[in-house]
Amino acid sequence: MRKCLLLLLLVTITLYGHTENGYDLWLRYPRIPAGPYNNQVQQLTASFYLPVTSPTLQAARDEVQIGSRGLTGKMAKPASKPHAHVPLLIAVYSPEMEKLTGIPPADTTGLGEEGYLIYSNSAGTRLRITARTDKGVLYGTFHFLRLLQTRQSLENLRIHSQPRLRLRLLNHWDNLDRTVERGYAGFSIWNWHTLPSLIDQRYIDYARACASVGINGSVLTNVNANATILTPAYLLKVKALADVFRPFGIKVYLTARFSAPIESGGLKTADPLHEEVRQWWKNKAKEIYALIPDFGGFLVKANSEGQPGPQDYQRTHADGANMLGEALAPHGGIVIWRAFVYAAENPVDRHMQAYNDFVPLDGKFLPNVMVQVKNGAIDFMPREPFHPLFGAMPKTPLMMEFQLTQEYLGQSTHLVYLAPLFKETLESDTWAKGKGSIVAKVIDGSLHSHSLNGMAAVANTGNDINWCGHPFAQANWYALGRLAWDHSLTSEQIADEWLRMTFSNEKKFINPVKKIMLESRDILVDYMNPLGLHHIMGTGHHYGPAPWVNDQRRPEWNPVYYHRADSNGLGFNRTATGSKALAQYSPEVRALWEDPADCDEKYLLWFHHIPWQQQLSSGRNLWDELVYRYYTGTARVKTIQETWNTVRPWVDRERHEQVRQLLNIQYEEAVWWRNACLLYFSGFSGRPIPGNFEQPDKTLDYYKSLRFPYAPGN
Ligand code: GCW
Repeated sequence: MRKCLLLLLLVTITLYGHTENGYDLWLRYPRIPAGPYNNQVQQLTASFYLPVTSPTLQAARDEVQIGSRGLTGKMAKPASKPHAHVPLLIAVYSPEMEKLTGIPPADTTGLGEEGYLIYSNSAGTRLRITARTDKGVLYGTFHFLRLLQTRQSLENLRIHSQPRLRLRLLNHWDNLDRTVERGYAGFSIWNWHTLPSLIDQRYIDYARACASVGINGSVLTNVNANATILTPAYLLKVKALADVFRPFGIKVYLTARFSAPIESGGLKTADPLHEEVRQWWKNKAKEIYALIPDFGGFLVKANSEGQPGPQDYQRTHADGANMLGEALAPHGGIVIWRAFVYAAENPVDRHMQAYNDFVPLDGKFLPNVMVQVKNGAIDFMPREPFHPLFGAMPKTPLMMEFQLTQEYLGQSTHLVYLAPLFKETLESDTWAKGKGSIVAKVIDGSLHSHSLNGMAAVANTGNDINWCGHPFAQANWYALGRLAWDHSLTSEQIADEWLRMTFSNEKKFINPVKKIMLESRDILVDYMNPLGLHHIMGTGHHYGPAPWVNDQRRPEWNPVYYHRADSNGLGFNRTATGSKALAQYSPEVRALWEDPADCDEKYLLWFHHIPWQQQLSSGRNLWDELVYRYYTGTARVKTIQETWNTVRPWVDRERHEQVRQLLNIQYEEAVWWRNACLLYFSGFSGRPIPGNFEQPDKTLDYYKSLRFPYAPGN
């Protein structure tokens, strides 16, 4: 019986190829087919010298062994002594090493704490990885393994790489009960209950994956914070994770609930100017650093969506942030204070509230405080213009906040590659210091000379076997790390690398699938939020379309607040005749978007209320263009499905099938978005969906009646 099963398994594997479940992410290290490249890699990894003097170097050595075993079938053998003929040498740079191994004089200046050099001889038979620090060596090792996995030439290499951003973080919105706010890939990967005694292999693999793309910090807990994480028992659990992550160059950070001194400290107030409160935080910081000497710091959401904060005591965000900054400073920690604030009592356009609150505070934050700004002013929409705070707070280091978990982009059932979205923001010109003052330069500190700088993204990981739910959602985690390391990489380069490592090096696979990835975000925008529409999704869970919702307690929780459809037209007038939000941008930016006649159409309804009959650049009027976009977006999902079917020969059965089924869901949901939105807006435009388009088979009432009481992540 056993034998039969084994045989069946073997047959299945031979018939369908190696079965995969996605757990290995882009660190699969599949066998390089026999041939010259395989021979070269075998020779290069036959023996390697990597002196292990720290857990970080141990991690590098382990990875070389895991990688070589997978790629060549033979595990690289560590050499006991360094010598000039060792094919692969991986070590922190030292003059002695240079002498012993014949490393040509290397310029390690400018490499900083995390950079590395990779170089090889012209035959590619000797390769050296060196850095100023152990961390640099580890990053270099991952880069080397990436070269092998993506089949790059190993000859005559001269790679000099160092991160453009200092802090490259994931923000986990993970709760202590293991639910994940806006998580669509299962429960939290942190099992708080069994920590600190049980170290799940997942923690280690998470750290490997992060380090392989240069992510160097992990905020473990939800910004809607729970003060329990700061209690002694939980800090021991945090310490256990910090110990796992440290060798991989990853620091842990926690979210600090502003009212923790009351909730967990028994104080009567959390007023940041109250001496007892300040002391409480200082003691807490001391307690944390005694356990975790390299603790990164606190991420704080305050006075936003019901979270406590300094304004509860008539203090400013700066008062609150500086109190924490003062507590962390003696230990080298930092405060990341979020700018995502808006208040129900405030009738001002939500788009403007963060700017109004924060710009007056520029220059008032302590040097170890950063302000973390979402890419756009509303909330991780499928497409948003860049946040007006970028460029507007020259004296404050601003950290980027992107979102990997696709809260508003199909959650984990839609294939959407986010690098183009990230790049669109990063390359937007703020004009803060004239032309070329792009957002990337604001956040890398080069525009306003800040040495504290960084990029964070809300993580999309969970305990699903493949980590992210959708196999292609892994690409977004990957892209975030790569862009935080080097924001000048193109979306295409990143997709190419990721596809090669995650699926296959076969051109017939890569080219069409890369195309899908690169187009996917625009396609989603068309079937969900074309022409600058935004925030018209289902209330609460944010799943599916619900532009009709108008009964929420807070005005800006209602989709009708954002689209403003009426019999005259559609869109939110944010110009001088409307909410005036445009005035928060530099005059040059304003000029780009102010006039509806030449405003970039991707932001048209974001900034303007446009009459239904107005003619757009296509020659179609607004209503017809809207119809056209919704239908085209949906039709293009069909094209993605067709392409995916053609690449079946190059993908393992398991993941091919999973993506195929997910694409079916994506198509159905695109149709749902299209039909629901067009039927609803048609009630305002007074025009039907033209007869040449396939007509919705359900009524608007049907779409309105749908309920999703258990939609995930809510
Ligand atoms: O996007 C919204 C989400 C909230 C989230 C909030 C934030 C963590 O719907 O779930 O809360 O943004 O970023 O603080």
